[in-house]
Amino acid sequence: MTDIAKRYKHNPLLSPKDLKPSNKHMIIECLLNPGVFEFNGKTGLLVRVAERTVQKEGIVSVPIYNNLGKVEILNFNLNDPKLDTSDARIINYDGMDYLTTISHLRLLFSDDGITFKESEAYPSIFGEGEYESFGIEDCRVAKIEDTYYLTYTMVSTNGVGVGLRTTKDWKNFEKKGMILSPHNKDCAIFEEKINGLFYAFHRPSSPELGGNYIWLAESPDAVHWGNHKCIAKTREGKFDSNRLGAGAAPIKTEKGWLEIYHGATAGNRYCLGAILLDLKDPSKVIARSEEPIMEPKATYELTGFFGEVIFTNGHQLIGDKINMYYGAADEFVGLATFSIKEILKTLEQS
Ligand code: MAN
Repeated sequence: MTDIAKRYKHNPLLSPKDLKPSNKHMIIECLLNPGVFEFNGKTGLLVRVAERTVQKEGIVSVPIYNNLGKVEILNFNLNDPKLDTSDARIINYDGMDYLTTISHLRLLFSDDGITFKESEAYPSIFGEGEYESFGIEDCRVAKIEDTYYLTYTMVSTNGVGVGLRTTKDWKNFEKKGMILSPHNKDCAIFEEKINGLFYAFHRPSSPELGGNYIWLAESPDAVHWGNHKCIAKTREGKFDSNRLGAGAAPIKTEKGWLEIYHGATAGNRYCLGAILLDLKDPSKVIARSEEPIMEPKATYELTGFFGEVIFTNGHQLIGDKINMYYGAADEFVGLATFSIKEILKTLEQS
């Protein structure tokens, strides 16, 4: 048995029915991949809410944000031979891809890490402008000094890139624009500077030569990134054979920086693995999971909007315990706990 995650017995923690759609034209299809942070003594989740427009018979309609940040609806006839609806996440019409859902980020808070509630005082975060016209997704939150750094996926017809917004109070946000250009996602900033520099993982895609690998970069200000180094590649025959990407900010341990990442096969089965990096020079890899530390096995992980998916980009640390929040089957938010020591033990064995 390689799965060492302890799932919360009342999982899933959150389902689409638990929240209200952002407006009357939309229905919530999925809740997924939350960023996690602590604020005013509470646990905060920045949940990705994916909404679909209410569908009419014989027609597929998809939402996009126009330049004014308002939702527009595009309609396609289901019988049109130019339409491809084989992937639940994307439709293709005449060579152009459109997302079937559009995502925004919803703030939820909890006193116990289990019961999460929205508060009117903290409004949702929506995509804005031409680089976020298909929404914003999978936000990592890193707290450095008194500032929260939100790195998230910006989606539009221009491509998929990494956006940064910062906040101190979760009400006022500073938009720093696109910090890593397409195709790039899965960006997690370290919560501590090393030799005065910010560090971050990111995941550019280079399908013809190279692949979907985890990279590390440095920056003087968290906006301008350089000295990019590739630290983890896909491995044939393993759980991360087709694609991999970082989860949340890495955990500082005595043995090194511990990062929980997702790895997927060509069949789109998403598992979690761990990687250990040198404390002083995180471009040096000390160890990496041979087998996943968590794989889809509960019903809510195996079946949903997009089955066989476990994807994380947020956790809270309590001593040796990691409270990991994760997207299950791209539809639900689950909670699982890990022991840091236990993960490190599996890495020693590999
Ligand atoms: C991509 C991302 C995630 C999603 C997985 C699985 O890696 O867009 O948001 O959870 O695919 O579908």
